[in-house]
Amino acid sequence: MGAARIFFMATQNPKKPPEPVVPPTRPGNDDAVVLERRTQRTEPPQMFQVVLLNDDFTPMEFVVHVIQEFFSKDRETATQIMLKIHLEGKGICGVYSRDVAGTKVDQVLQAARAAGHPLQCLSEPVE
Ligand code: TYC
Repeated sequence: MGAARIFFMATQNPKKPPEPVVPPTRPGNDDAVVLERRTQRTEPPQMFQVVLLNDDFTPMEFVVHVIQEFFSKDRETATQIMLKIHLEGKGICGVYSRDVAGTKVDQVLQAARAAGHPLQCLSEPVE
């Protein structure tokens, strides 16, 4: 008596493996990457110029000192700005963000009042 032999028989015909799923591509442009063009939307922040006004009482030397101290100008530049204000009625001492410009105005007015001078200072948006 020989050993029993077991045969396995396929019950279905072999199937082809499924086709890989390939994302659709543009004809003739197989590896192109399409980037969406976006318009830059953020505006630069509004800037403010700090202006000193002329008056008949504040000493020239005090104005030069204020421009040097609070607007970081050298003595020659500060003198030129002071003379422009004296001759033309007003002059720009610097351009800053809204908050910094407001602080400069406060500092100048505080120093002027402490010294007893009527010097006027304001900030306004740069066009
Ligand atoms: N006009 C002032 C004077 O003759 C000088 C001065 C200059 C005052 C600039 C204010 O913002 C000023 N003493």
